[in-house]
Amino acid sequence: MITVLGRRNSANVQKVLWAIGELGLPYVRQDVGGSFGFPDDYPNPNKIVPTLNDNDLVVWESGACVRYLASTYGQGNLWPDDIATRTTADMWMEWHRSDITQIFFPLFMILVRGWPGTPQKIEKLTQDCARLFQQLDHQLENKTFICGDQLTSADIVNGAIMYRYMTLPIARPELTHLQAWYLRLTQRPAFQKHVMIEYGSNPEQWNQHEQSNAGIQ
Ligand SMILES: N[C@@H](CCC(=O)N[C@@H](CS)C(=O)NCC(=O)O)C(=O)O
Repeated sequence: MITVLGRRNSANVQKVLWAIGELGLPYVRQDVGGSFGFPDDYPNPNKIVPTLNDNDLVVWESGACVRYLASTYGQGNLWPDDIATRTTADMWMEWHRSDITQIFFPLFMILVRGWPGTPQKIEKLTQDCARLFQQLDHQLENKTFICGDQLTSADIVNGAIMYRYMTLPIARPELTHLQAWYLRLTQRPAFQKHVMIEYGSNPEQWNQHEQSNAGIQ
């Protein structure tokens, strides 16, 4: 049985849950992190979420968890058989971690979680996000998903932050292909269940939503 340790309102936990949902795997989720704290025997030395346990194999780092799930349970599905497609997916997973996360995470933390940030800083991060998402928009031209016709792990990690990007009160450029892709993701039941989760607009609302999601699988 797969156990996911992590609060439901963490975007990194959402990547793992969404992958599990797409693969139709049974799982149990436990509330860990944020206002729930960490148990003494938490098996991730970084004391962050998510952590996955599959029959005593412990995996942490959301990208590694998604790769593990896709390669173990999603051969020919989230984990494409074709090496070129799989490598393209991997490339966009790395891009997510090294480029977009570095910009989007602080923007979200300032706008919703109460991190300090000036209007100039918000403007700069918003513009940097727009510039990076233009790259993804270009990749999505004439494609249903990031690597083509098939939903892959690249869609999972990048798509998991799209609900937030698309609903934050910020200026977004007209990104036709990205918007069409996002709309397609919003039609998927596993995306609706695990990613489209309200987050509020300030730390108090954030905490309320965190608690109201307690115990939900
Ligand atoms: N690189 C890590 C980042 C994980 C991370 O930053 N997790 C955040 C939540 S999204 C966290 O654990 N924050 C502390 C907490 O929830 O107590 C990953 O991708 O798994």
